[in-house]
Amino acid sequence: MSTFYGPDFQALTKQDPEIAAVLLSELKRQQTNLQLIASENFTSRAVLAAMGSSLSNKYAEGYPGKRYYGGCEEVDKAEFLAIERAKSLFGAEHANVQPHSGGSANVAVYQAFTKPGDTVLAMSLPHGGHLTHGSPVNFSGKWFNVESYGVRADNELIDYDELRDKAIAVKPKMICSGATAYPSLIDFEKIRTICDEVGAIMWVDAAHFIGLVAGKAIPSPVPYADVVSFTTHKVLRGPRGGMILAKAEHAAAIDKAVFPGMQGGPIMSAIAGKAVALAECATPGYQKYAKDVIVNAKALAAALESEGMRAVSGGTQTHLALMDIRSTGVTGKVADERCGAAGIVMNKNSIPYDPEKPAVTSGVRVGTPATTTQGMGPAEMKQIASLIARAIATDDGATHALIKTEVHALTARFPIYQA
Ligand code: DSN
Repeated sequence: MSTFYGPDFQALTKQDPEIAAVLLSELKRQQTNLQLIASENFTSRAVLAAMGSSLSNKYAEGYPGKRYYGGCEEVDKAEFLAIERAKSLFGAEHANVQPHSGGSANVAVYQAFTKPGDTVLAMSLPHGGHLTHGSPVNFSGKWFNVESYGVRADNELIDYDELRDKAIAVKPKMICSGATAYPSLIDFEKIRTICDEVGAIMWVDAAHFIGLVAGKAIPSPVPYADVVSFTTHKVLRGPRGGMILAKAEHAAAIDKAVFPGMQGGPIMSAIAGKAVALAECATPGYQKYAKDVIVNAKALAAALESEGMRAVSGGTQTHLALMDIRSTGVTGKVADERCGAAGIVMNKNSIPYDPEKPAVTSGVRVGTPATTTQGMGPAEMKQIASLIARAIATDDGATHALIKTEVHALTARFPIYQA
């Protein structure tokens, strides 16, 4: 049995061996496979300790010093630290650390600045946007009139001319930038100018890249945006959860939208985990990590191009690469399945102007947050690209099993969560 889990795990094993077994096998899955999902990472043990702590037992509706229940004096300290660390790390005027997730942070942003039926302008989903940026099956698309902008067909970069023309035409209350599968940097200064021109709130959903901002590896949207929402578990390497930064003038609206507008009691153990992660982000070690994530993403994209695939928008400036894999003769769905069989975990992803349906796709998205945390570098990225290319090229189970042994040998050299 792994000695990674502490004494409480022995009690769990006795009480509920079925769930204990799941925890162990998931740990093993993470340790032995290649984790290339661009939105996943391995948190520190300190973050995990905060998540699995006594703070999980406490209800704390309200905000530090203004709670609805008694007994909040200790959890108040954790939330206060998380807020102060977030403001200091990002140079933000206001921080709300309570959202349970990125999606719920976004619900609060809509609630703070818009009313149902209002027009919002956001990046189109097939070009890399997010479910909460106006998908017809999401609250955002059902309750708001979400217009979209996309990327140019020639260079697959955000079409700022289209964005401006659309903004002038539809006069949105709010313009959202940020995406889940956009490998390039976003020109926040340009978007601020457009927002000012049309009188729109500038909202940046920074979930994917905020960790790179925290590590000072890419420019920050914070000086430009009215509001920045994000998750804390991607490159940022914190606990699963959400957060919102805002200009001081929007502080009351954001806080009211989060509680009581959108959720009840905050998850205080997650807030403690956020505080721990934010302190980690302020270290030189994390700043090196953030830069290495990009170095590795560039190396992985280049190596996959050498294997015959095409990097959308010509490469990457962030933690992820979106690969057009039509040259391989298989769809994103098939590539995802074949890599999965070989112990390489990534996801199929639509590419801009994709002829395939979203459930099939012509692309895959690969990210380097997790492998970089493991300590892998450009040489390993080259090896990973070769493993991916070999896995995609065949439907032969025996070959996939062979590649899996090579994946296990590679991950064994970069162990995570050892005793
Ligand atoms: N599921 C996240 C991602 O993988 O990008 C977005 O919410």
